[in-house]
Amino acid sequence: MQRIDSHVSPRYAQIPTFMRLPHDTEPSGYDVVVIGAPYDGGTSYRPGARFGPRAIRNESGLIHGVGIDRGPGTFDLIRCADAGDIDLTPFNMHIAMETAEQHLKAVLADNATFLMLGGDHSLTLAALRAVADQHGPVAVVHLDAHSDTNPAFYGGEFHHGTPFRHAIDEKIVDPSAMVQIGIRGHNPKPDSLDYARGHGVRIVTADEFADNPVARTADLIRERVGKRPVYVSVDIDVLDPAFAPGTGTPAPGGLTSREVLALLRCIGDLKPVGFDVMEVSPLYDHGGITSVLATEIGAELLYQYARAHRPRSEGDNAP
Ligand SMILES: [Mn+2]
Repeated sequence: MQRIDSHVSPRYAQIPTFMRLPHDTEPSGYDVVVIGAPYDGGTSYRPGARFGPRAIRNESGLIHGVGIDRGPGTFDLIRCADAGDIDLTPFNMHIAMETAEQHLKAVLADNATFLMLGGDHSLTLAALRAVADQHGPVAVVHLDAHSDTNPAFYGGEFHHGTPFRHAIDEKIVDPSAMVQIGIRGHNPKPDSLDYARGHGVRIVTADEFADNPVARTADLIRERVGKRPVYVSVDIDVLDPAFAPGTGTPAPGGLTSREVLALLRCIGDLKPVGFDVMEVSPLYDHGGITSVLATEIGAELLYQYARAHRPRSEGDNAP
């Protein structure tokens, strides 16, 4: 199966898959399987992330050819497919979590890794369980306005503000090799970051990031993660709402598009084993700018996976 050729079919034509990848509902032998997770049963404020995967796919037709600063074309280096969506119940977070975990484990049984398009952030726990089942406890690069290490709220065990707390408790991540970047805004309590910090997670707040160039934060990530298998989770609300208004819990004072895209270029120096881009809520978007950005982040992650798994060469663009 081939990508749709944009020289033959205009980018706004045909049924949209992510970046016009082939649609393969039984993927096998791919480097990265793109998979949608339309679900927002864990959201605490604005709903709508269940519509994220469709919106991202729709806008992703925009991207074609080769990134100007990326050197070779991603899909000349690695094999990718769009496997469609995980069918997740909107009615029960326990069932949804189990469904996502089993589905992602099945993907990893036959393919090297996945890029999950959310969906709310609760599902990152399912992804980490699946990845850790293959690799053991993983390092984590987590871009977000929120640490997502809160306890249960309103009796909901798997809401979107808690996946990394579960992951630390379940020992499926290595907190000493975990970096959270862009944390800011308002938290339920003054000690809301104590849980993460108390377990050795390195938190780079948005204020600290503003004082450090991208390159220094990239160095910090490389130092912390090293060559451990690493999961990369991007909550779109790491970006300032000026760049990404279409999300459930926006937080002013965030990173710019350029900063996030530039920072992600260090991922190719690591050993990435899984990716997600979460929390796009198209209902609150304007002109598709959040979905376009989510697409660009996804494209960058795919390219970085290709960089990580081929010999270094001229033209690599890590910060
Ligand atoms: Mn968040």
